[in-house]
Amino acid sequence: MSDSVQGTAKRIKRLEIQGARNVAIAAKKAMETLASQAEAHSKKDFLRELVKAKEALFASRATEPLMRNALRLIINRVEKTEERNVKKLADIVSEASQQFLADLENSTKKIAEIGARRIKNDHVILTHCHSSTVTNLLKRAKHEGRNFEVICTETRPMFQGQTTAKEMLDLGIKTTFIADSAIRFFMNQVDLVLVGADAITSEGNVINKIGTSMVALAAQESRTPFYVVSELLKFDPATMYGDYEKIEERSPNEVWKNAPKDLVIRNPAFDVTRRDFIHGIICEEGIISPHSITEVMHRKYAWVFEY
Ligand code: RUB
Repeated sequence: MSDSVQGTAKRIKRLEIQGARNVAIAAKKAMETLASQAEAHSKKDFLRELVKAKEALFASRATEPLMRNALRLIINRVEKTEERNVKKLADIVSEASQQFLADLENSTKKIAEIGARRIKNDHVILTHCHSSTVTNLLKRAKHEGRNFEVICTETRPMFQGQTTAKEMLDLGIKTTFIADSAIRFFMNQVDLVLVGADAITSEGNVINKIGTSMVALAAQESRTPFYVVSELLKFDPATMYGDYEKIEERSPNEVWKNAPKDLVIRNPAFDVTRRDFIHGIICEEGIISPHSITEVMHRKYAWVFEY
């Protein structure tokens, strides 16, 4: 398999590339590079190489439907075309990949435009982990002149909250950094919770960084609005047909290096926040109820159901 695919899969697994959006962009780039360097002489062999790469990239992280939707879109294009010439097939991969990126960037921009309107002067926004879609929205609100504060959770065990905190400080936003266990302590001071998503299920439940569902519980208890900020293509069509979204379980070393022998350590990377706790999903179609997710997906991205 190509170095670009193997290298990208490794970097995704090690969290050197982090966040659903960045993961999907890196995976589709690796696929594009593989296609441009393919040594196959027939369409069948070319497709076989793409499918092998897809499987390696899918295996790098279990809970990433945006990546899966991106790679399926690219492979479907190759499968459906009448074209047989391998060089031209590589061009088709490149076009599909570029189009995916342009659409994703457009969605992220629209989400920022829509979501930034919910932020008012003097608001305190709490966020968990590092979501590029959330930070992009906050950046937009700041550039529009809104004056607000951000509280970032540290996000144990891998501390992605540090990335968020640094980005916020670079934007000149007043930022407070707290331990995950301090969430309830601060929740009464929070006007709005904004979190990202790794997966949205057909029932409108959202899977995001471990701890998100506890943030949602605390927000509900203190009547603080809790919004998910997500591109619609994080929807997982497999959940429509009975599958549960798999929750990635990572190495115990991330939780405690050199832990006592025989100690059981569990390290799930994500958890499920039920739709009843979510005020709305801020997406490229507007702020929608999680209940309407399948209807919106059928209208906007019907191709994901062909999977
Ligand atoms: C990151 C995480 C993010 C989502 C959304 O987890 O849970 O909230 O992926 O991010 P990890 P984005 O650090 O384990 O990848 O909005 O950038 O897609």
